[in-house]
Amino acid sequence: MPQAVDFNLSRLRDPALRPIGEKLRRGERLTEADGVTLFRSSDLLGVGSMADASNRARHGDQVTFAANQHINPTNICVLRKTCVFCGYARLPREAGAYRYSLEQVMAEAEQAANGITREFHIVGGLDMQAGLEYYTTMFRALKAKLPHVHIKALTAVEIAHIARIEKMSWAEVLIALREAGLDTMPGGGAETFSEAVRDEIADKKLGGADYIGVHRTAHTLGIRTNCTMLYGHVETIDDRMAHLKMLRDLQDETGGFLAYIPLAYHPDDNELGEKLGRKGTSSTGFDDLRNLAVGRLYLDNIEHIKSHWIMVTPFVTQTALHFGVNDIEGTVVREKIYHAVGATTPQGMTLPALLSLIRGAGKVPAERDSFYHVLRVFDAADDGVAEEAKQLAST
Ligand code: V47
Ligand code: SF4
Repeated sequence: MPQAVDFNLSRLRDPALRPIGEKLRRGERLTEADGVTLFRSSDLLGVGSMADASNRARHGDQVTFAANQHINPTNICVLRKTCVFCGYARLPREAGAYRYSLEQVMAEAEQAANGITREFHIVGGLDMQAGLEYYTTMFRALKAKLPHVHIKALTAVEIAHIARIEKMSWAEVLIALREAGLDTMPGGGAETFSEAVRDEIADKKLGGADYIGVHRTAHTLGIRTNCTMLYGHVETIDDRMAHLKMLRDLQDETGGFLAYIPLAYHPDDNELGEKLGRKGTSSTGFDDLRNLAVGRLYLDNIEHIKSHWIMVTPFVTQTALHFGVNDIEGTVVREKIYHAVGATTPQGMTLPALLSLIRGAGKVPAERDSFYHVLRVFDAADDGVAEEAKQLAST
């Protein structure tokens, strides 16, 4: 049961939101129909104020982030032709295709020797030449060199791909990866679960039920994961709510999700964007904020709602801190996936820039580990950040 939240109903301009505000005050769970109402309402401030009240009741003014580094070891992907929303993947012999050798991965990871980075976020394409051994060797080498860095790696889709090419079960793959150093899994690959949507945007990709199945297997093995939803393409509001319901149901069952991250579709340099005539028109700030707020209100059993500033811009992320968000994507270092499809945001953010983004919204920044334990709170007096910034600049 969600907790009862102190909320002033007079903040709601749209009368349709009132029964939802009352549920919030009573600590009652929202239904899918409530979710649809939240998505349909133009009273964004009303929706946001409920999400904000719910977020404050859990996290106060604290906003967390992790000092992380994204590594994308291969962009070669068997679904290159069928995930029409993706601009990152390549066929093996196509211009721009790459697969890192172990030495290249280690060279990229070298930046984490700065002692500041605490998490690698490792995802890539479904590459026939990148099977279980490719990743177990990589994770072992990373852990040997940088044992303090957490490995959050491989989406449910990649796990299922490895299982298929190795003729192993999902559980066997996950156990082998965990033995090699995998700590948690990111939430990518979910897109939107609706079959009609998948037929149109990701025809051959692992279906929604199997995405949930891989995460359930991971949770059962004690591997925590994140979850996502890709929005702003061809999905309907009902599709969004059906997707969120599947996430909430699994969380009721296992409690294994750490965070939910709604991902805004970018239409540049991909076939879908071309087909929809959407070049240069990303999701709107209005819809970005609404997706985050609905995530906070409907997914009452997922503690952390994360805004990915690379996708929705640092400006929207900063505003989102008043729309139910308590966590933001970290320092990242070198992002490739969205920069292949038109993201114009920086590829990484320095620690001082992250702190000032959070403080600029009147919030208190806190660095966390990958399990959301707070490591240090940056109160205004001292953050020791100038020194770290110098170190980072020199790495
Ligand atoms: O699954 C691909 C998305 C996802 C496009 O778990 C696109 O902490 C927008 O899941 N427009 C991968 N999105 C990234 C991801 C993620 C990111 C940050 C943090 C975490 C986490 C997970 O990127 C894919 C897909 O949904 N993507 N192409 C595109 N054109
Ligand atoms: Fe491959 Fe993932 Fe891109 Fe689909 S979204 S083509 S699975 S890299």
